[in-house]
Amino acid sequence: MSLVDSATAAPAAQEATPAAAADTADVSTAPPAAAPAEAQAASSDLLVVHHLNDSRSQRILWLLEELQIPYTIKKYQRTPLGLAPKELFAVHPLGKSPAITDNGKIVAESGVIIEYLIKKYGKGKFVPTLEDSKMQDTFWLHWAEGSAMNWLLMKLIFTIVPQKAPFIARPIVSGIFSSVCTKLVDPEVQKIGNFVSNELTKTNGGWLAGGDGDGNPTAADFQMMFVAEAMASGRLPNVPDSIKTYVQKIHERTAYKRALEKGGTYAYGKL
Ligand SMILES: N[C@@H](CCC(=O)N[C@@H](CS)C(=O)NCC(=O)O)C(=O)O
Repeated sequence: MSLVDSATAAPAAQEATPAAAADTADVSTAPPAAAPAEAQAASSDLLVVHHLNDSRSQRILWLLEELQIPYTIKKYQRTPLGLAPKELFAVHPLGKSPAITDNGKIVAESGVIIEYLIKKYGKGKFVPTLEDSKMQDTFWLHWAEGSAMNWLLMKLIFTIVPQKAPFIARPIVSGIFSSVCTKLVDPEVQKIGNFVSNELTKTNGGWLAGGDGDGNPTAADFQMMFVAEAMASGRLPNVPDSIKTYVQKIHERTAYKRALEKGGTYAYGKL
């Protein structure tokens, strides 16, 4: 059975979708509170977010709540090692989250999903109005995953690996990792924080690409949400206040709160 079939006929579809065979996965239908009743009836089963707990796919839930379109969340739980369960590989060969299924079409990679959803369902909202701002919007969409996240992940790995090293080797491993981290990783992470902070001070209305014509966030913000949250999570030193204020601005949005309720445990956001 194709994914189109499986996405249109829950709950029977749960057996038909490869990913739905997951022991760990559960499905929760999440029509946004303010969506028109007829729209909910029309297609909430067609748009499915493959959501790994505590992950970047929280971005997509926030965007969908802002868009106020009907969708379904299919939940996957990380393995004890923190990896995606094998069922996510049945959705997409990379086995990563976020991924979405829209009317049978699989879309992977946060930035692509964000662009796709705004273009298809935004009705002109969440798009900057000025040409320069559109370039800015694209910049953040690429930079978040293409540059910033690499260094933040590197920092995470350099922090975790020494803690996991065998007891006897820990002092040596810690010494090496700490030295490389101090010389190479920390300055890059600091540069990222300073850059984002500096850009935030220049923005109009507090959104990274200046927001849309109605003062709403744009793709830049949906994408950068995770980067800013990771930075403001308290695990990094010297995070500029402007990044914390930016995260607070996002967390205050009703749509963000609804996304949090629907997504389940998320380390970077509390209800
Ligand atoms: N650049 C990708 C990254 C996707 C990614 O690495 N997602 C993580 C969750 S935050 C994941 O699926 N991790 C599980 C794994 O790698 O096994 C995107 O933004 O979509």
